[in-house]
Amino acid sequence: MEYSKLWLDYKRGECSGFDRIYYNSDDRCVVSAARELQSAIGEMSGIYPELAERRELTDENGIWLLCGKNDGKYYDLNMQSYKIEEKDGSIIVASYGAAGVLYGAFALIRKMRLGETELTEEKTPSNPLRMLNHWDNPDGSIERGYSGNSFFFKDGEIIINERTRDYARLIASVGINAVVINNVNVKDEALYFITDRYFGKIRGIADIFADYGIRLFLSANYASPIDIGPLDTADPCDERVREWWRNKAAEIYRALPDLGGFLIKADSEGRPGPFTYGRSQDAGANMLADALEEFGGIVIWRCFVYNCRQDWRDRKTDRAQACYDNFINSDAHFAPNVILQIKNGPVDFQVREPVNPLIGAMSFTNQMMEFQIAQEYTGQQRDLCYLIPYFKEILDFKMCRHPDCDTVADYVSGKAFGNRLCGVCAVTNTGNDYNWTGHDLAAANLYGFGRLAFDNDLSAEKIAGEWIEQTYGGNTLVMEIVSDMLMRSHAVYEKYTAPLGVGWMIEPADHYGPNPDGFEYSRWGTYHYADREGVGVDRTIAGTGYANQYAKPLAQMYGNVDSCPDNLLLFFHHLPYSHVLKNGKTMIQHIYDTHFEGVKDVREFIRLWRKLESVIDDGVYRRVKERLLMQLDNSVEWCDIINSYFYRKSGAKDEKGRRIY
Ligand code: GCV
Repeated sequence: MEYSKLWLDYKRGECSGFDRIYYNSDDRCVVSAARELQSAIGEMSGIYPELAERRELTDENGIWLLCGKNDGKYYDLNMQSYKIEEKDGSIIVASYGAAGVLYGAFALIRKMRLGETELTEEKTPSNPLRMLNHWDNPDGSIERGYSGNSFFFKDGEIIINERTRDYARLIASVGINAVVINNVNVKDEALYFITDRYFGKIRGIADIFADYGIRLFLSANYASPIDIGPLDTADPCDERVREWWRNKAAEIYRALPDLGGFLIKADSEGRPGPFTYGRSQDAGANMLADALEEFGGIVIWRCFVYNCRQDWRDRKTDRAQACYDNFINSDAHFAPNVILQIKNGPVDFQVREPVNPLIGAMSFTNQMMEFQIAQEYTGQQRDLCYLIPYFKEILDFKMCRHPDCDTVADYVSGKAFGNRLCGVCAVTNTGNDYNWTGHDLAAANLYGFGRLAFDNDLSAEKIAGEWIEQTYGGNTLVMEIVSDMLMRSHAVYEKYTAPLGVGWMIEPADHYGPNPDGFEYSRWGTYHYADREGVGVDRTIAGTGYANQYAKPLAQMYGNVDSCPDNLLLFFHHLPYSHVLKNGKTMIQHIYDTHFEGVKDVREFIRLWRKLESVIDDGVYRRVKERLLMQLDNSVEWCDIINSYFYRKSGAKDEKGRRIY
């Protein structure tokens, strides 16, 4: 096998046999559900159950897959909910919709493998949309990809093979229901994905996805009318442009009837957009939405819109403010089939950022949260960083905008304002490496994102435990050690990199490894302002004013040094090195201590991992050990450079007299 089965690697003995699986519908998802159960049970018990179609439930014993009307809208939560029941010696998996039956079947397989004796369960997904965004390019490269090349594209061609199906199986097993297959920076051949040059192959992928309840989306280039031609403008108010998109939509949907719609990066980092023509973001989004509406398509419009040509001398312009400022006055302006896709923080997927203040601030606009499991700024799948505890913290955070339905999860799931088109997505971390994710343990982020998106109530620890047991089996030592490492890893990464929420002390070229002033005098708007007195960005009213984008209680909390949480202190304040933190340490001492501690923690990870030699599969052991050794080098580099940097700026000695250069 050229690639790992990840958590779908069924092991003999994980369940006992069943003779029959009955199913009542020939819908492709129900058939997939039946086949998945058949092969899972077959591989685990050694006996492959027979599949039999029955229109009605009878008293024959077996596993029953029952699909109800299946006539709801695609993102209707009822169609995706399931119920598992044990009755008179049979197990019944039922749903109104075919996708729900598939999720129920995967849930049953998971329960069997985890040895759960209580099979009865009723689940409705927390989020209507649970999406993965690929930043894969047609030449096979992946922007911010750390696990090989694309398994969708190579040399301008689309690849369809067993891996395509196995990918669909993997992600459907954790409840993903939408995938954008190409990079938001739409360039080169990708410009033509919305032309008949590529329709055939894209349809091939969409069909495989459809077997697993997954909608395929495409990133489209906002300036397609020019770049594909023949127009000389992409102005959303120009009737020729509107007509171009209407015709294009009709052409696309004739060839790709199940296309979910478009993901659009506009007016950002050199990409064209409505601002190019002096038009608003909603004018641009609605023009596309209007073209797709007739076909049930949706437009996912990214809010990552900011000026990437800033002057570092100007301390008033603040990139963190851009997202909110560019969208907040457009509430109720967006068409019902537009979803705003909002990054979890206001800047860009740093290891620690406050929650994006736009979340929950627009009550008449569909919104979804954009996370990143590709570890662009969190160790690039060389360093271990299990992101689910952090995502969970974000989803549980209260925005203080609504009396009782106020968590980030409530807003992005659509619960707070009763929107239907909402949810979560993650920039994905997969590639064509044997293990899919570069670091074997980074697959926990892929698994975990899907599980958390499906069920916001799961704890990060429970998700980690499920993943470990299904991937590596239930050995107690493996369970304990891997879970401990995963659960601590985000905090450890945070310790040895940029301190106290200040971010951006990374190498500009590839975003890996330390370079404290790498972005300091650049155009990107990401500064920390360290000098000999102190460090941090004043985002209070006296500073850039960013803190005021939050509802009052949060604006006050962040705006005040005493109430601002320490882990975000330098995101919101410029403070002297002598500032005393809530833990009683001076800021400079805290920086020294956490950096030394971070390295110590990585050494501890290595010590723990060594205990798994000959306990865990050899290949896994070797690959992870290699990555941990790389992580150790990286953490030492970070520790020495950051500590020396601040020592040289501040002249403050380490109380513990450790070596700083
Ligand atoms: C796809 C960051 C990344 C870019 C990425 C961009 C985005 O700036 O470094 O590679 O582009 O975010 O989210 O669009």
